[in-house]
Amino acid sequence: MAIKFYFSPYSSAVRTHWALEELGIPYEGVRMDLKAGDQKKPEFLKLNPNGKVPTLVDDGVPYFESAAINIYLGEKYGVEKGLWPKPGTHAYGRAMSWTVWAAASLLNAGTRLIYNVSKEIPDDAKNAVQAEGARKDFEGLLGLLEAELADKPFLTGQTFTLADVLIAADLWWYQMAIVPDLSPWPQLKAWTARCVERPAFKRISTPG
Ligand SMILES: N[C@@H](CCC(=O)N[C@@H](CS)C(=O)NCC(=O)O)C(=O)O
Repeated sequence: MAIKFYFSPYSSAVRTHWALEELGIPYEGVRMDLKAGDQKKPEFLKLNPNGKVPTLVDDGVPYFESAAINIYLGEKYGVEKGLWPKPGTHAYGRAMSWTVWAAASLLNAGTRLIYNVSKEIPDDAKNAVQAEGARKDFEGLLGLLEAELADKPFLTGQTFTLADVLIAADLWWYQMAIVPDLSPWPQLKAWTARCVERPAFKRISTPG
């Protein structure tokens, strides 16, 4: 098998797991026990020195960072299937913009918000002012997505691509963690529902 995929459910690996299922390419999944520290074992650190999932090995070459892995997979396996725009086109540039935006901007605000409001974080480690600022930033970014989706069903146009995967995977998780109600962003709410209804996502998001 050419592709080996190291993952853990309900983690950043969902982004890549979903992409692999959409692409319909064969891969061997290796479920990691993060609590047991599988990701810090020396043999795994040789594949991903960050000691994190997702990690993907294609033809013996290891890759890390979910956005980079998804772009790589999209370019290599997704163009002919209509799941990633052809490199060099404007659609490709737009898909890249949203993919990098998800990894850099949305994730930054979302992470700051989680660390300041999550029940998993001890109260004395949280800061109300930081939480307020992070929520303002995060909701502002959701507003950008809302505007982008006003005139089209998917981020890069009329068809679903891996650009939708990266952000919808995060929105699915954020809904469980910090924004249970997406009603203030009706386009975004409808788009998230459209994306997570896809059979590929259902296959990987069902607990087990
Ligand atoms: N920016 C990275 C984030 C990867 C990441 O933080 N993975 C977490 C799970 S959500 C992990 O493996 N944590 C284990 C650890 O840090 O020990 C990506 O998008 O791939």
